[in-house]
Amino acid sequence: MISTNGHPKRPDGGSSNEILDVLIVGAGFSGLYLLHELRRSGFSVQVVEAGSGLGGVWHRNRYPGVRVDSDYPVYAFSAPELWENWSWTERFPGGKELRGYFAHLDRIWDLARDVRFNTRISAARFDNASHEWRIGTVDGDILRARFLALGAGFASKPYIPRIPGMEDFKGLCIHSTAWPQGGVDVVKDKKVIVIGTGATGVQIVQEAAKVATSLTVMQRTPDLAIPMQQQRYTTEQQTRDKSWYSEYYARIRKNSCAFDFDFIPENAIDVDPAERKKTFERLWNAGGFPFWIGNYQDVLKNEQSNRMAYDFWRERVRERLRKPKMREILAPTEPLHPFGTKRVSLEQDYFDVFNFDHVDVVNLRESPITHIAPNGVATKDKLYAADIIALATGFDSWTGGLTSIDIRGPEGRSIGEHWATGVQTYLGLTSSGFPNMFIMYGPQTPGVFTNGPTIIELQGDWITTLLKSLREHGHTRIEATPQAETDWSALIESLAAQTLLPRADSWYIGANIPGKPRKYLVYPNGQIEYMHHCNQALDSFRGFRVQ
Ligand code: NA7
Repeated sequence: MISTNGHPKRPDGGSSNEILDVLIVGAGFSGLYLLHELRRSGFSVQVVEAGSGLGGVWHRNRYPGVRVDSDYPVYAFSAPELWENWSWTERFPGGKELRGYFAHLDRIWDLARDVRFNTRISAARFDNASHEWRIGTVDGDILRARFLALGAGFASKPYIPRIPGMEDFKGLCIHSTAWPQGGVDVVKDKKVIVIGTGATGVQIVQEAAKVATSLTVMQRTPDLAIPMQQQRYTTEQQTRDKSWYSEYYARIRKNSCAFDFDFIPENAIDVDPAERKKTFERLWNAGGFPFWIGNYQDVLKNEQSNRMAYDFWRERVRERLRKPKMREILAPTEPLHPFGTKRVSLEQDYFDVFNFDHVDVVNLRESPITHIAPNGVATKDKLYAADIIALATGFDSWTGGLTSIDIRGPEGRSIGEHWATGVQTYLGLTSSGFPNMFIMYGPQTPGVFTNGPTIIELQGDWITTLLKSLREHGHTRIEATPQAETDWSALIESLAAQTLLPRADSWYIGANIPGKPRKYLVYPNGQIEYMHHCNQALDSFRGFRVQ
């Protein structure tokens, strides 16, 4: 049970005995969209946010180079009142500009008045008699709500590997999410080591290389990063472009990844080599994700086609690397995993910085880290000196953020126990044994293969429609059936098995966290098919038990 130190205290904006219709955890894109939609539909809602501002990961992440890998204007909500008076300065906006966007959202939608900041939820328990959630904060407050919506994001629990000697390091050893004030100046004129080469590592490396005395990149797996093709934009240009925004936002909802491109409905293996090369060139030069999720439809399914994309990638990257040693480490002859089966990052000059004399890369597969010494990182072969160690080592994706809250259903079983052998959800939005609870942008959805704000709008609309329907029918309790949940997992497993996706040790499969059950965590067939399943479930509450 949630421990209480007295009567429920008054949450900001509510009375002590108030039972909210919905309590939302997290003030990122998911939580804020749902707040806005539910309020418009007459529900009483409050958001609880552990941080001090709006934006979720965009509020938290302050590391140098932090930037979104989705381009303007796709990475934004589609409501005209939001885009009419907003302009971006870059095709792929940086963290500061994204924080500005959240301040804009707040100005237009008046969100912060219903957000309780600096409040971390520690526990939640569903009461079967009253059909309500009792939600405890770390400060000992108890909040009450009929429905609980978890918008904690997939990257809310940092993964910090246990490396012997870490506590003895005399300099600064920080995870990317805990970057101190000062941004890139923190690494200026310093000896820097970056551990990890995912999207975050790539972004830190690009910036640190320009100001650090030395930079050593410790790579376990090469990032098959593709060009961002960043551009600056003017307000005038965007003002002109706004004539097509409405149509644009409607159109992206018709594409499987909710971007303004889709997979090419042809197989790479079937087309003439010259034509294939031309297509690869075109996608490469366009920049952004098209070379990954707008490529030939068989690239993520057929080994030979995938290898063609990899070989193209490898040659283009090697052209930029002057040192042969770097070529084989960063763009190996043989891929370690099929192209695109791990998150593909976008880079601006990531590969070029390895031509600087003060930038080095260590292949951890050949020379693993043994320990952290007071003055640097030791591998099997050498001690690398450092003033700063940046851990770009990722997250216990999805489940970490959720299981760190002690969420318990009516039988007292926790979500961590329910998922002990692997995530189980129905539609990625609900979980059997946890009535009146929704997960946004969660596991077993196409979330991370799609444009975030769009899938968040679709899920937020779905939850709102479902809650309105329950209200109309006089129902106070809804819960996914165990069978619906089992079927959903089986469907994802079978769809993923038709692709190359499970072949990489990625966070898509939980492989980045020691001991985490391996289970493919992304619905792989895109948002159109996914939303079709969700909308079918709205019909007569298919897959749910309602009371
Ligand atoms: P990622 O994509 O999980 O990348 C983490 C990186 O850290 C990756 O290169 C890992 O290597 C590496 N790693 C993890 N543990 C270790 C240890 N113990 N030793 C050495 N290297 C390690 O996290 P990001 O923060 O970059 O990106 C997360 C998402 O946030 C991103 O995809 C965007 O959607 C936003 P590995 O590949 O596992 O061999």
